[in-house]
Amino acid sequence: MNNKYVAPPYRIKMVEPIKVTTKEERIKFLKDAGYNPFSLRSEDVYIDLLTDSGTGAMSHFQWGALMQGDEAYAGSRSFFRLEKVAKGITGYKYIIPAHQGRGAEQVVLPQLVTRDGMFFISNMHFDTTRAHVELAGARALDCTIEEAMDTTTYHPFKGNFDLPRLEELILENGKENISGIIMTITNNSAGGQPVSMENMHEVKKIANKYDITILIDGARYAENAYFVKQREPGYENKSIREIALEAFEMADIFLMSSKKDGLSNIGGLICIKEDEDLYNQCRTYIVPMEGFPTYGGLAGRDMEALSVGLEEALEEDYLLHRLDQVRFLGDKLREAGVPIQYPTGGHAVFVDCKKFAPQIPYDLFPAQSVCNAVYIESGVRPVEIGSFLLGRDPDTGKNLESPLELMRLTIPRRTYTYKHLEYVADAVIEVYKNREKLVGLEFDYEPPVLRHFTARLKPVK
Ligand code: PM9
Repeated sequence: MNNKYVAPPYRIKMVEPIKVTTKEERIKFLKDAGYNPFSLRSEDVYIDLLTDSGTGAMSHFQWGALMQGDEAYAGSRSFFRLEKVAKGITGYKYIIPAHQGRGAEQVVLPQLVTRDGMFFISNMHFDTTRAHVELAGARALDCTIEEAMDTTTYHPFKGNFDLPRLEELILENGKENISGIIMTITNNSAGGQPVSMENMHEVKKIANKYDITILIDGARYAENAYFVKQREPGYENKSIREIALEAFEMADIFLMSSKKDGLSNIGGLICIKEDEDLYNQCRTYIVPMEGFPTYGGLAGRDMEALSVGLEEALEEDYLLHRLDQVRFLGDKLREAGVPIQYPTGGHAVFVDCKKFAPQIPYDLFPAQSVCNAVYIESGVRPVEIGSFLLGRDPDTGKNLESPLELMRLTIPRRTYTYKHLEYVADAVIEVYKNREKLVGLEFDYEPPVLRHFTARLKPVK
């Protein structure tokens, strides 16, 4: 059969009812939430596209594994199972669990910031990564290729590093001041866009030239590997596992929010290739931060579910359907003329709100305004990835202007059907038809760190 979008490689065994609300109710819910969808109650949301992080459905193998959790404080059998799986996938020597991605970041990043005035350079730092870089006293520099900023034109690897810019940033700031180069795969904030293997090899050459540590922020490394297989010549006959392993060979450290391509509801990983001193530092530091190094903030049962999920996320039929769901929603929107980051990435459709609501300036958060309108229209909860999320310059306190103002429609794994996604598309298209009515938002309350999670806003009169 030659279907344009593949059918799911699973069937549904358990359902969770979701509530349909009225538009009048949603207007009130959003006002009570300070015009910030993060503050909505999830039961007031019909289709939740806030994040793909920990929100997917586990398989019956994972639910079965949960029952085998060894809850010992130290030396848990479940840890050794997880360690074996993670070593097998990465080829790295040292594995420490963390409660989630930012748990891994808070343990590892400060170890690499050895004095004042240091920098991390990334294709694009995710918000929590940026926050942990700054909390560790360093600064975060981004250098994604220019093509990513033009949402309309096709490029197979819009997540790539701008290699000349990377080298420039190293020279401008001094190689001795670079704490590390962070390869974010896929590149979440640029649209879940993949990074090519060729680009990673070039980054590795530059890092070697200047003797700089490479970290992979690989929350969605399996999705990245599938894009490499689909789009990069020479990789079509390699397995996802082989492609992932080649990527891991390039780095020294792998940090993972396992709530994404670990297919579990909670979990993170710190994987260190061979640096025993760094491993010992992290083992020591994790105890007060996350917990003893054989559980790192996770229950034994979580480590069991994660061990199974890490393997399932590498299955090709799963990945094909996963990326097809995203492509399906992207195609529906594009066909209706809604501007999106094209091609679609791995975990979400990103709507270009600079084009959607050009009447709203960056510091009145156009993408947040579109997210709110979509919620009111339909009960679908998207999330803003733009200037609201980016925050302020830590040195000057000025609002930073994001190169992209995006509304992310993030698709949880194995959770929604194509019909749900059709409903989402209809809602966004309806808001698009009335886009000239959208207005910006200003702060009622602005928290000092990661403001987008807990801020309160109000529409500009
Ligand atoms: N990403 C996301 O929705 C969850 C938090 S915001 C609702 O995209 C990368 C590339 C991520 C990421 C989280 C983290 C942090 C690190 N790197 O959320 O702490 O996309 O597990 O991971 C979210 P944790």
